[in-house]
Amino acid sequence: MTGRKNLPIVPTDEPPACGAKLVHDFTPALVDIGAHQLCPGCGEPVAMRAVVEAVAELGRTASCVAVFGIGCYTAFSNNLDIEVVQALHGRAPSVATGVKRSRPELAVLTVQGDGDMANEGLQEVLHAAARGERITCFMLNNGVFGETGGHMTATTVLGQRTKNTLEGRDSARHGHPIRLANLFAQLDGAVYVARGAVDTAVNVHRTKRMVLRALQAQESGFTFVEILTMCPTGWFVETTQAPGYLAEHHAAVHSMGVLKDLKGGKGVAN
Ligand SMILES: Cc1ncc(C[n+]2csc(CCOP(=O)(O)OP(=O)(O)O)c2C)c(N)n1
Ligand code: SF4
Ligand SMILES: [Mg+2]
Repeated sequence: MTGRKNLPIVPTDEPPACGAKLVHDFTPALVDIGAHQLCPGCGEPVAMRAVVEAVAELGRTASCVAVFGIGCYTAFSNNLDIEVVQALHGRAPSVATGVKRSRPELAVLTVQGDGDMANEGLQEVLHAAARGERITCFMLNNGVFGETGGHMTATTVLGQRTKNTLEGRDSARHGHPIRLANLFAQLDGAVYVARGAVDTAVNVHRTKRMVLRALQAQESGFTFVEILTMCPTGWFVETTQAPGYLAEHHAAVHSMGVLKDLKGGKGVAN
């Protein structure tokens, strides 16, 4: 028998074969239940999920410290079941350096945005990478200062409309975007550098493998994963159009893949 729109009608005169799934069943072990305030269609929760799932899979739940920058993603610092230190703008890699040097047995990671890392604290992360600090830095790259209204950052692609580049980013007036992962890949202290994205299920899967590999390689030196995330609000596009916008505009400039893997780890996506 079929119902409206040809969907099968589920008989209700006997108990279902298995119980209904609850929110808890879909939630990674390290995420505390609770609604976050991020916009519908935002890519940052997906990226954060990949990070916490990787921490759990590596068995580092009780031996991990995350240092957060400031941006929309900072909302997660309160509902993750791992230790979190809040840094000032752009300073997370320096704070993480201190944590790792004083507690070398811990897995230490940073979560920053493109505004926080590439604009407000580029020198911090650049020197941490060059020094080969044994930390893993994640940059959620949406090409805007999302939390403060969608202004241009150092990673904004040419032609992109932002709050202060309404006609689109113009190289003559606003300069060129910085490809951060490409920059780090040139530094001798960096042992693993990759760029992923969360616009499709396949890319989420690849990104998760990059995150795993970066955390695994941390004891060999500086590791970095840039994750392209959707920001429909800051991009002035419909929520449903944001993954396509990411693929067409952002990923065309900030190409995905593993840029450096000195240890040649097994099972790493590229
Ligand atoms: C020293 C300082 N400068 C600026 C701000 C304002 N501010 C807060 S969040 C933010 C945007 C951060 O952008 P990004 O790191 O890209 O994160 P997103 O919101 O896009 O996820 C800015 C500029 C601040 N809080 N402190
Ligand atoms: S402004 Fe952008 S980055 Fe911030 S929560 Fe909304 S969609 Fe996400
Ligand atoms: Mg941003």
